[in-house]
Amino acid sequence: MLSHRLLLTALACLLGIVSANIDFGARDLSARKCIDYPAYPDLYEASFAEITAGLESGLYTSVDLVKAYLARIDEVNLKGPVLRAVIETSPVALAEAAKLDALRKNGTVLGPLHGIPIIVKDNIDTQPEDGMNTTAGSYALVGTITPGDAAVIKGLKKQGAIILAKANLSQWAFWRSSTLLPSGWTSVGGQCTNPYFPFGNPSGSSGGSAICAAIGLSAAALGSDTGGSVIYPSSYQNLVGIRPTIGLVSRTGVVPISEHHDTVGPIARSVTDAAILLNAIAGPDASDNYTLAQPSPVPDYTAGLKKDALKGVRLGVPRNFNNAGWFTSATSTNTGIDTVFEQAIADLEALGATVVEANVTNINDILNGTNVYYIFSSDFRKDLEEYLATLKYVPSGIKNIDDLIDFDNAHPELEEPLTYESQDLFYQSANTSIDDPRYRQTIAYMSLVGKGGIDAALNDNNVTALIFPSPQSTFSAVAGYPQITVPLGFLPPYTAPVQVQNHTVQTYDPFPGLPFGLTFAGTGYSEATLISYAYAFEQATHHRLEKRAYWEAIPKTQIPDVQ
Ligand SMILES: *[C@@H]1O[C@H](CO)[C@@H](O)[C@H](O)[C@H]1NC(C)=O
Ligand SMILES: *[C@@H]1O[C@H](CO)[C@@H](O)[C@H](O)[C@H]1NC(C)=O
Ligand SMILES: *[C@@H]1O[C@H](CO)[C@@H](O)[C@H](O)[C@H]1NC(C)=O
Ligand SMILES: *[C@@H]1O[C@H](CO)[C@@H](O)[C@H](O)[C@H]1NC(C)=O
Ligand SMILES: *[C@@H]1O[C@H](CO)[C@@H](O)[C@H](O)[C@H]1NC(C)=O
Ligand SMILES: *[C@@H]1O[C@H](CO)[C@@H](O)[C@H](O)[C@H]1NC(C)=O
Ligand SMILES: *[C@@H]1O[C@H](CO)[C@@H](O)[C@H](O)[C@H]1NC(C)=O
Ligand SMILES: *[C@@H]1O[C@H](CO)[C@@H](O)[C@H](O)[C@H]1NC(C)=O
Ligand SMILES: CC(=O)N[C@H]1CO[C@H](CO)[C@@H](O)[C@@H]1O
Repeated sequence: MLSHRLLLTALACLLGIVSANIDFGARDLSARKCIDYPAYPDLYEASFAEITAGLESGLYTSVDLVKAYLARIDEVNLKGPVLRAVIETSPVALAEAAKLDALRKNGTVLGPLHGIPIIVKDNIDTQPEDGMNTTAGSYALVGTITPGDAAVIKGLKKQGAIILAKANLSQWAFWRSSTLLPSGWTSVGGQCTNPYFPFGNPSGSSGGSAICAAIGLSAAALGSDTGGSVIYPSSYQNLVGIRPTIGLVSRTGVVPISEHHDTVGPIARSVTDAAILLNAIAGPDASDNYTLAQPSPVPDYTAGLKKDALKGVRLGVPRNFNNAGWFTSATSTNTGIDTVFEQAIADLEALGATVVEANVTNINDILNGTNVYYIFSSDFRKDLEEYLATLKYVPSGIKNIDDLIDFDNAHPELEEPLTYESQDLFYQSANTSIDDPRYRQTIAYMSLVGKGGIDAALNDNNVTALIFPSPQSTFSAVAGYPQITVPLGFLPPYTAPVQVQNHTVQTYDPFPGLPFGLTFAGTGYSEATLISYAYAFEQATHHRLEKRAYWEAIPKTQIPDVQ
């Protein structure tokens, strides 16, 4: 049994309260240290600003930071709780950190991300010089040579960020089988799991990125979102996530599903950090012509970070979403989400907002899976082929969806292990053609239904954003419209863990203490507004700080341990 004192220390660590000079006694708890390092940020929670303060004062360097984060990854990725959040770490991150340290010493600071380690989803291209694969979690892409950094990576590096690692995900961003394969599983990285419950579903598809941000394996992360892949894992991991408007962020160099719906978004512990990341990745890119139609100039997404941003604002609650199952995975349990959400409404009102009902009356048409999946299927066939053609070398030799299906079937030991055989969505994609008149018709219809439905709910009720418990992201994704989710609450401890499907590695969803968020959804290019609302709510409530990951999933290494 742990001594009283150790128990107190453990509790203090869990709560993020650090206490001095702990004697761990004879027990071997070297891997469980939690020592007071005054002035050093706790990497579990540290913000960009806190990390930067220590870099500026010379308390530590970016090299120290990279060493500390790598040690934290090592503690939990394949050891301890085996979270499998990271597929590959960067062999050049330390050298990059040293370069950025030298620049800082010389008085050059590239931007607010200078010398800060960020982890990105493994479907985002990194240049060959960085020595990492871009696999989307599939052996069909292991060893490919990309043409260079994805546009979003260039954006991060321009601000001085260090790309620390590539994060695990749901394979092919959950476009292989979303009903028969579990979220967070890839053949290359295995099953990643939620740090809030052993073998909890991380949700996806950007699950690895969210795990990394949730427990401080990096300062923050990037995910990609087609039908909810940033909002879901951000919500499930007690984080802030932004799904930007289609056309705001370039998809150049991102393994695609659908050009009509794919986007890349920030996953961070605070609204401020998410806004800083969005600043780094937003903007036009000639190689992705969807981004050429965006309003100019690109806003500074940190400009509206004001605690009184909700004063005089009208917000709408689409109550009829209850019929569409706004928290589908937990509907069978007595979740208490409704009560927490009603409290959030009261909090928003106390901050000066007026909250009214604003039903999205055609929600069932928006969420009609037949149409959405048809667009995803058709686009995937075309967009995958175009992506593969950009690569300088593909060892598997795949050129299109048919080759990919054949590769998987020819390598069942790699791609189709027991209980992970399905590739039904690939087969669905293989049967589509963008020359089918139904393709253009469905895109036009869904754009009208999606944008029209959300804009009507906003305009008819004179509200600037819709609010509801996260995750319920698909309806915004269908419209190509933005969402931001911010931590709100946790399922009660008595929630019964429910097994997800039947797989070799079992995951659970829901589970006790599963985090959930509050979403703000708006019209196209309303990110700056949504971010300001989320900030005001976050600053008034700080729900993220109410609960930490389970003990084993909290990495113990801090910066002084590597200095
Ligand atoms: C530092 O700045 C000086 C003067 O601008 C330059 O000559 C030198 O190469 C710089 N050193 C590094 C490491 O960037
Ligand atoms: C890519 O993955 C393979 C297999 O895991 C590994 O051998 C290789 O070092 C990785 N990196 C690169 C740049 O190919
Ligand atoms: C982008 O370019 C393609 C090919 O030139 C064209 O078909 C498409 O309409 C353009 N899309 C936008 C949004 O400009
Ligand atoms: C909105 O939806 C809720 C829940 O379905 C329903 O009770 C309410 O009457 C609807 N409001 C309007 C104006 O239709
Ligand atoms: C979904 O859309 C398809 C194709 O437009 C249509 O045939 C089907 O009836 C719709 N389903 C529902 C439940 O509305
Ligand atoms: C088309 O779909 C059918 C039924 O799912 C499947 O048997 C067939 O293999 C698919 N075609 C291709 C080219 O994959
Ligand atoms: C809409 O709401 C704003 C306050 O956010 C108010 O000033 C304005 O008068 C309202 N417009 C209508 C048409 O009700
Ligand atoms: C789970 O899958 C395994 C392997 O396919 C199978 O042997 C077992 O019967 C399944 N169990 C349930 C409860 O479906
Ligand atoms: C960085 C890291 O730990 N990567 C691991 C991810 O998971 C695969 C599969 O277990 C390992 O082979 C990698 O080493």
